[in-house]
Amino acid sequence: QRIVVLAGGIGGARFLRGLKSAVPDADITVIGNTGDDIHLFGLKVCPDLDTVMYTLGGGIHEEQGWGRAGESFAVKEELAAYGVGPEWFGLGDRDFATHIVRTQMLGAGYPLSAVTEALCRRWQPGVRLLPMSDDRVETHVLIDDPDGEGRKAVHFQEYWVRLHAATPAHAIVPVGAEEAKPAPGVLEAIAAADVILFPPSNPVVSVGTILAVPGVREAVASAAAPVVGLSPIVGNAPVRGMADKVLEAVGVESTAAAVARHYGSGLIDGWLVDTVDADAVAEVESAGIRCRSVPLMMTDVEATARMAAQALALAEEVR
Ligand code: GDP
Ligand code: FO1
Ligand code: CA
Repeated sequence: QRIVVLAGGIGGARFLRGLKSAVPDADITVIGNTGDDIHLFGLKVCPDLDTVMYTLGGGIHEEQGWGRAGESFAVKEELAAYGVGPEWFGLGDRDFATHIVRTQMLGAGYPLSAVTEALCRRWQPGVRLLPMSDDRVETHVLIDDPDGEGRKAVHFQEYWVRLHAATPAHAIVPVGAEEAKPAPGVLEAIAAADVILFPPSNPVVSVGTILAVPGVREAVASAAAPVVGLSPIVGNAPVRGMADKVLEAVGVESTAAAVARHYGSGLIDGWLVDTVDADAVAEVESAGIRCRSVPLMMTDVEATARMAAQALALAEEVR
């Protein structure tokens, strides 16, 4: 069974761990969001690709959900002693090595897809991890200018990590997306898939950014495979993160039903909402999307595997 998953960071990675446990023999291709990528200290950091790679490869800081387990911060402290920032982004020593290898390979001319494959040779995530694009795409967030009248755009990481998404987001702009091409293998994997899943990843800055790469949304919409998503919104709020803030920026309510309608019946065939959102089932179905309510909290791998199995069962129903 060939399964394609469009994944962000923590929500995508934790779901994938459950999916692998539910269907150990499946051939899983992950199309990873690179809109969160940022250049720091001359290095290219790919938070969502790394979160998937470390989570599935056993290197993740479990409680935090991102970064390496057993991390130390000597390099960050030394940089700070030189007055070299940004000090608001926490890069650990072990994680730094990943970014050094990645940047070195990119500098030698390898595309990000080849670099990701090389990094995965160490981590053996058990899935084929493809960046959505080899081209640079950077999500920016339009906010009120704190030192002036107008508005200004900040990098998504600055909005989330430095500003804690505490100021309203007026627009989300995936800079470079329009000119980006899907990475090699992305469109082919979508076309050849038996099932396409949207994990409970951020619908705007994770799945939305992947869909913004020209050709990807069209490929998913026209794929022969059923497309099933799982809601990242439970009880009218994100389980964690800032999905409510970025959904507001695109004019979508933070409800499980509104996110399903935002994707639309032209894109998704099935949608899972949490049992606390059982009332949303009728609304989603009236929008032409098959919907079920099941427990959607990824408390452990077993619970997450049950979610993945429910998503695959719904895919069979709508096939
Ligand atoms: P990020 O890149 O690290 O922000 O991760 P993703 O975009 O892949 O996923 C973020 C989304 O995961 C957030 O909107 C959360 O609400 C959602 N999420 C996290 N944990 C859970 C969970 O246990 N259940 C559900 N349904 N959603 C979750
Ligand atoms: N998230 C934070 O909230 N603070 C950090 O300092 C931080 C550093 C960081 C370093 C490497 C990495 O791969 C991820 C990191 N994250 C950090 C997580 C990341 O910014 C976010 O979880 C996602 O990009 C949000 O979608
Ligand atoms: Ca992310």
